[in-house]
Amino acid sequence: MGNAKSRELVLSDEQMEELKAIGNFSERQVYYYLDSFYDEYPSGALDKETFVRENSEAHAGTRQMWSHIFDQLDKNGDGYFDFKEYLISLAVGTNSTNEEKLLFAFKVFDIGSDGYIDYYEFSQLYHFIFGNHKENEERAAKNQTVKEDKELDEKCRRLFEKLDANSQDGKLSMPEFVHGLKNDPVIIAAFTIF
Ligand SMILES: [Ca+2]
Ligand SMILES: [Ca+2]
Repeated sequence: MGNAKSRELVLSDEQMEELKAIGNFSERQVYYYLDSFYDEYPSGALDKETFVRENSEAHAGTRQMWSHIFDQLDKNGDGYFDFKEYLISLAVGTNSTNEEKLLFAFKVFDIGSDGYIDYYEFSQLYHFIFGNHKENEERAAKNQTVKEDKELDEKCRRLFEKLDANSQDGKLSMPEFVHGLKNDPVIIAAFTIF
């Protein structure tokens, strides 16, 4: 039945085998993801500037954070997020254990790449997951105080202190982060998007 678009997106056997192997995907899954990727990015790739701009406008988190997330997704470092890299990110999201998801999240949010997540970085992560950005924007537009933020900051601070309880050095090592969060269903679910 294929229309012009799906004919363009036929893969060679070799390409298909390579893509399937990324995450134990079936051929059907690869084509399904291929279609949805090209629906969203008809040029076949997303450039860094667009990714950073769109995400920092639509979600919480600074441009620096989104730039860092992009660098984690752009495995070959060419400045574009392409279909193969998209499949890799899906494989992390769908086929990996909670520990693997958290390891990925740790790398993403270790914005300074020093092997630790400090409070500033953790706070970006926490607000990224739990912040109600839309509601806050609406409240700000009506000049209402953003009461949620204080509660969120408080919860964020408490969780950070709990995770850092053993060393109390004000930063989270990879084991502190992974072991402390691996049974937290909300945080795990949040990283299924990557
Ligand atoms: Ca790339
Ligand atoms: Ca620590």
